[in-house]
Amino acid sequence: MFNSLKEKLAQFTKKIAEVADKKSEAEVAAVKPTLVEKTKALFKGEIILDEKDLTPVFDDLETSLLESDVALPVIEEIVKSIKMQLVGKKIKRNENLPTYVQGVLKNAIQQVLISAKPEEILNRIKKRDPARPFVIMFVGINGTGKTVTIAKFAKFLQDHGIKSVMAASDTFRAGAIEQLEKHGKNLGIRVIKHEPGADPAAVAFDAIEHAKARKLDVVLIDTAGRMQTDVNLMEEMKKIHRVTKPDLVIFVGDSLTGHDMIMQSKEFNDATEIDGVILTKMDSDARGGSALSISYVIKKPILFLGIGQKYEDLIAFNQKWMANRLLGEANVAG
Ligand SMILES: Nc1nc2c(ncn2[C@@H]2O[C@H](COP(=O)(O)OP(=O)(O)OP(=O)(O)O)[C@@H](O)[C@H]2O)c(=O)[nH]1
Ligand SMILES: [Mg+2]
Repeated sequence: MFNSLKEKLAQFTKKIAEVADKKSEAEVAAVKPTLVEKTKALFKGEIILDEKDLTPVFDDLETSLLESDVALPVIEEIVKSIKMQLVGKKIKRNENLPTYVQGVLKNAIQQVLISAKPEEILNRIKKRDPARPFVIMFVGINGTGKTVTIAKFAKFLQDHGIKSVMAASDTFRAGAIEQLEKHGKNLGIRVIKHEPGADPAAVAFDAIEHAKARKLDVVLIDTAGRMQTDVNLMEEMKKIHRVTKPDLVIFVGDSLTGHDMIMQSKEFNDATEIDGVILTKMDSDARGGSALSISYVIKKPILFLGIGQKYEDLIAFNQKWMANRLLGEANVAG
């Protein structure tokens, strides 16, 4: 996972260490032999890296992040944060510099990420008005993994003793209703459906009524994949939102799509405000940039990650996990 970005961050750490080494050698060489005290201080003391020393390394880092699909404002924020932690700071010469730089990078990465604990969602479901089910609407462009993610989410709720019903509100794509029904059957969860081509908002409305009648906790609304540029389908999505007044709108994004996904999430967020994000296909060779960028750009948390096609392949997201993935296993010593 994130191999190229991981490699680039490791390079950054290595380059900083090289700059520091060169600088301290140069400073030692510049000290006049008569100034014994000064030489001593330099050896046991600190090194200060200034902006001039680091500019080429930061330039390389910016290019690397851009190549890994990290969005520009996120790159700026990361670099700003690293500069604040590195430039002009006294670093002890006997300190392990790569470890120090790793820590700086870790902070910078964690700062641009927003997460929300699954327990927060479970608590909101438990504390809702009992007269109404908790309604969750899943949106996103075509093929990102919405339907499979809904099934995984239903399983996650089931594992926590929460009963749900699924609304087959993708009445647009051929085979979409059957696909959701298959998941429903596998999981023992009811799917509310109408005919293909029916009004998706009406399907979702019926699912809410069904949940009320059966005292089910949650309604999970599957919606058709749509490009953010498709005006009619975007209007249809807004209608589902108006009719169902969801407690949570989850944007399902394909982590392999990079910059495009960030742009799409912004457009979806403008159309029906997104409350959180699930990124799918993290088990494939995701470059990591979109995961690093999305929560900063739309100011909404990443809730879960899809890491495979099985129902249990849904894991909670948190900043530490991501930073460790990007840095923890990276070989920085070399
Ligand atoms: N490897 C992997 N595949 C995934 C993951 N999530 C979804 N998929 C696969 O992605 C493909 C599309 O998934 P769907 O759930 O049908 O996607 P969708 O967004 O509902 O698609 P539309 O309804 O056509 O817009 C399927 O083959 C899924 O099995 C994941 O986390 N990892
Ligand atoms: Mg689908």
